[in-house]
Amino acid sequence: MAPLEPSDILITPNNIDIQKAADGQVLIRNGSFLVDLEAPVEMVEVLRFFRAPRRASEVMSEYDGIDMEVLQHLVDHFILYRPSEAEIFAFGALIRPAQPIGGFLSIKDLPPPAEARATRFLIFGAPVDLGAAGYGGARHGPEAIRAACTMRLGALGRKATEGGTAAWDFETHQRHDLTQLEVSDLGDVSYTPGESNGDFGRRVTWFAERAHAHGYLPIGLGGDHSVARFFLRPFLKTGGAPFGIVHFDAHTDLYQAPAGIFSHGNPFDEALESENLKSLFQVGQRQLRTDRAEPTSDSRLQFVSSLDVWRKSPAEVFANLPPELPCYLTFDVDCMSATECPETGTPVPGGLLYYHALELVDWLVANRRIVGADFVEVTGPVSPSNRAAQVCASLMLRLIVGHGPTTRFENPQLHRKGTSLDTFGT
Ligand SMILES: [Mn+2]
Repeated sequence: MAPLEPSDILITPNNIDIQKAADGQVLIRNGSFLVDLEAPVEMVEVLRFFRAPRRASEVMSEYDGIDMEVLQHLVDHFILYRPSEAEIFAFGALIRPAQPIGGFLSIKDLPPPAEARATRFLIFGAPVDLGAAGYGGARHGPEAIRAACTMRLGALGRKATEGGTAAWDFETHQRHDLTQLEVSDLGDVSYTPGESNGDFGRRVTWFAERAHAHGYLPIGLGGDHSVARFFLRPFLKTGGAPFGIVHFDAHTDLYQAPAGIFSHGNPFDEALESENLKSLFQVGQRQLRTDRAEPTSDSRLQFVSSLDVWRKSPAEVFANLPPELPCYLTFDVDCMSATECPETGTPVPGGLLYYHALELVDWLVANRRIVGADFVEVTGPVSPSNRAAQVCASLMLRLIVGHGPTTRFENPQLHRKGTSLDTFGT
C-alpha cells in the first residue's frame, strides 16, 4: 500500500475497543484484524478527531506530538483506515484459526517485502459457499483442511523454532530441507450474513493483494470455487507477469454467467480477460453436459481428462504446459474420485485417485515454478476423518515442503536405531 501522505483522508473504524492499561497507556484493539496496540492515553483524543473523515495534516496542526510517523503506525495497525478500507472492513476482517497451519501471523506483522529470503507461504481461508450450485457446505472447507493437517509444522512457523528441520516423505522417498521455508496462517476472511459474494470477494482480494505485495506465495482455502476468482485477482493486474493456471477439477468451470454473477461455475472469466494469463491447463475433467454454446476456441485452453490421467504419466499429462511459465495451482477436490473424497458439493463418477494427484502435484512442484495455490470445494464436517480434507491437506503440505531442497532416501528403518532425524543425511 502507498505510504501515507499529509493530504490523505483517514477515519477511525467503528469497531475499535479501548481499554485502560498501566502508566497512562491505553490498549487499542481492532478485533476485526486481531490486533492490539498500546498507546499513550492522549491517542484516544486523536481517534475521536477521526470519527468523521479528516485529513492527516489537520490532526498534525491540532495536536502536538502527532506526526506522519505516528499516523503511519496507526494505519499499519488498522487503528486508522483510509475511507475506502473502512467501507471494505466495516463488518470485520479475520477469524483466528483454531488450528493454524504453521504459525499464526497477525496481518499487522506481515514483514516488509525486502526481508524476503526464504520461500514464504501465507495461508488464508475464504469460508463461503455463496457460489455453489450443488450442495453447500464448502464454507467449512478451511477449518476442515486445517483440522486434517496432521504434520507438525512448528519449524515452518515464522517465529517458532521447535520441530524438525527436514520433512521425510516415506511415501515418495523424499527428504525435504525445511530451513528456508516459512509458513504463516492469517486465519479466515470473515463473512457477514447477507453480504454479497462480490462484497465479500473485495475483502478476500484485499488479503490476496497483501500476500502478493509482501512477497508471499499465497495459499487460499475455499470455500466453493467462486473464491478462486478473488485469489487470482492480484495476478491479473495490467502489466503483471505472464502466468498459467493449472486447474484440477471434474468440471471445466467455463460456464457462461451474466456479468456480476460470481459462481463456482465461472471462476476464471476475469483471468481469461487478462493478457497475463497464457495458459488455462485443466486436469481431471469428466462431465457430460449440454450447453448453448460450443466449447470456446480460446487457444490458451487445454485439458487432460480424468481418463487421460489414468493412461498417462505425470510428464505426459503436463507435456504441453510451457516449461518457463509460472503456474498458479487451483485444486477443486471434485477432481478426485468420490470414493476417496466424498466430502464435496458436486461429485462426478470416475476421477483421480490420491496417488494420481500426489504424483501430479509433486511433478509440478519439481518441474514448474508455483506462484500461488488454492484448495476448494471441500465441504464439512470439520473433522480429521473428512477424507477430502485429508487429501487437500496432504497435497498442500507436500506442495509446501517440496519447495525446500529435496534429496532421495532409501532406508526408512535407519531412524529406529536412534539416529536423529535432524542429522541423518542421505
Ligand atoms: Mn470447480
